[in-house]
Amino acid sequence: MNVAAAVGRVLASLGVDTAFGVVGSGNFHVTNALIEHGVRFVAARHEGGAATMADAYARTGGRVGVLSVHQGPGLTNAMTGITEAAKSRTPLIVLAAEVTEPRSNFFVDQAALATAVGAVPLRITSAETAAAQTAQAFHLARDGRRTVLLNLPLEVQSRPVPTPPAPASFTSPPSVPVSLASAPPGHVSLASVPGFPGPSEPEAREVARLAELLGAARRPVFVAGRGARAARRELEELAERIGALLATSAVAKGLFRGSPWDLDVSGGFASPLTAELVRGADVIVGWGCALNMWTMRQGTLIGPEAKVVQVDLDADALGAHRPIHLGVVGDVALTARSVTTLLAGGGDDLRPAPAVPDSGLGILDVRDGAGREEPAVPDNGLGEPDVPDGSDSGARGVPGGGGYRSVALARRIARENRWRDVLYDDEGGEGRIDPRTLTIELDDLLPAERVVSVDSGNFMGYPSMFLDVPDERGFCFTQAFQSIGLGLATAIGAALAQPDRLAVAALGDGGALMGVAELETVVRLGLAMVIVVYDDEGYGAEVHHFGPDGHSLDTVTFPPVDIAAIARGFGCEAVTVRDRADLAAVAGWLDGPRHRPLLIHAKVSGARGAWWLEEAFRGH
Ligand SMILES: Cc1ncc(C[n+]2csc(CCOP(=O)(O)OP(=O)(O)O)c2C)c(N)n1
Ligand SMILES: [Mg+2]
Repeated sequence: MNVAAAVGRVLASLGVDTAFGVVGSGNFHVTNALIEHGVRFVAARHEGGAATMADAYARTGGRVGVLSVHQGPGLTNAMTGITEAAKSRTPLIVLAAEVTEPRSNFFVDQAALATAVGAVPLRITSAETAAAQTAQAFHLARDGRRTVLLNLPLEVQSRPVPTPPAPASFTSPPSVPVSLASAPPGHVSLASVPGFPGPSEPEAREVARLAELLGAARRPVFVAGRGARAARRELEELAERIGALLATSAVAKGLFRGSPWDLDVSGGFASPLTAELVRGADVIVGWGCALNMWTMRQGTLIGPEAKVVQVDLDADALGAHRPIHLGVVGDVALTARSVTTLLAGGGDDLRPAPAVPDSGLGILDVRDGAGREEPAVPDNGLGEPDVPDGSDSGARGVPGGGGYRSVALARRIARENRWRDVLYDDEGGEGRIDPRTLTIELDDLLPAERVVSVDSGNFMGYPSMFLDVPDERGFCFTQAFQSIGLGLATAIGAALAQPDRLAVAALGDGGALMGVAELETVVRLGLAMVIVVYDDEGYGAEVHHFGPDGHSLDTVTFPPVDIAAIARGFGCEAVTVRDRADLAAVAGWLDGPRHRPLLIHAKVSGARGAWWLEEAFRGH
């Protein structure tokens, strides 16, 4: 067995089940070794696509992603996707062949490339250390939540491995630390990798301060981010105790689906009601959430008196985007559970008495979203509040009423919080469909068990806001680098991770054409996916950015392209949609047998820029 084979075998034995890539001579052997040991290999048509597929597969499947690329251009082609993964702290291993001879055409300083984009460079340095270094890369990716570039020098790959590694010996992290042999001196050390392998239990003192703050909160709002995606139960238990409302950042969309207190996404995509309620909070806790310009709308969602808290594994994340009153270093689930326990034990001391305590006569204190006292109404004694249509009522009958919660508010959330419940003037006509109308219709047509992936651009809010998702694994948002062109590959990775769900890719015409090569991958893999292209014949984001100032838009507008015909050329079914009636074809495809993917080429109206885009423009 040589080094390349040993690397593949070790990764397979560690539980890697799928790898993505484009094969060249340098990564041929390691890829074959993966396949030989039972790993499914997904051949992409561009390394940029392969990187993002692996990223999305890891995110939505909860696994370590693996990407395999050729030396030099194989890696540089993948760099945008690798950057997105690194910024998102996706556990991803990039197996890259490497030439170390500078006169080679393929030579590029691969470790420097990784370092430049926030990935961790490692290198297999000898036959003797190959197995342990591979296990170390896996450990760093999984437990340190890092995107790791594992360089495989060609001259090392072919060396014989003295003792072929036994799979069982790699089921746990190596006990002997392996140095990051290839990292430029001083660049990376294990100790500097946040959250790895440090403790994630929060300090008792910080838990107590958070409990005190939350115990006194009257209108608490939780904003859960990427670091909270595995902590729904713990956050809901704590929220229930203190009467908090539940919002997420875009990357955690869907986390609280089904809860009557789910506000959906906070930030640019927030509905008017969500924005109102977050602004009305007296305590905002970002759980594993950066509380960045997007999630907090440049801070405008934070009320002047609101106390802001962040809980994060990574101490560097605390206060990185805005001033905070309290920062807690710790795992989200562990921290939430500790605070709940503390409040349960000493909760009575920590919580102030309600302004109007339950009189025992069914008269309850009710506050509306802005914290004003509402007139109380009597309970009908049947466990259901007696509420005339449209009026507010007492909190009895609502699980966890209190804090920010009330029956009246639960009703408002149920009635008003979905974007589709917000009135708008349909701007479609003359052969163009309003993107809101299109997306609402699709929301009705497509099965609820879905995973939605969204590219970047002016259009991106429509699918993010108008397509519902069943849970946090139902939404994959590869936008940490704000690159266009990643949406289709994201949908492929998400589709493979969740084969039981309908994968939906939402793309602009610009992003669709940039990543179009992977349509062949969708067809070849037999993925019954829906690809929606919001076609405004241009880079709408730029058009709406520069148009109002009277600049020439020749560089950002394009002649019509028959994207439906292109899709058919790849082997997709396709339909061009100009109005509601054209969507009948979508219903037909959904009826089956769904042998081929469906591309919906929607000619969308786009006279005005989307409102969330204004946030983006302010950020540049
Ligand atoms: C790789 C990359 N290139 C350029 C940009 C700048 N950019 C942001 S949005 C956008 C236009 C995208 O066009 P399209 O996909 O058609 O979506 P639209 O804005 O028209 O809705 C461009 C070029 C970017 N974010 N990423
Ligand atoms: Mg466009």
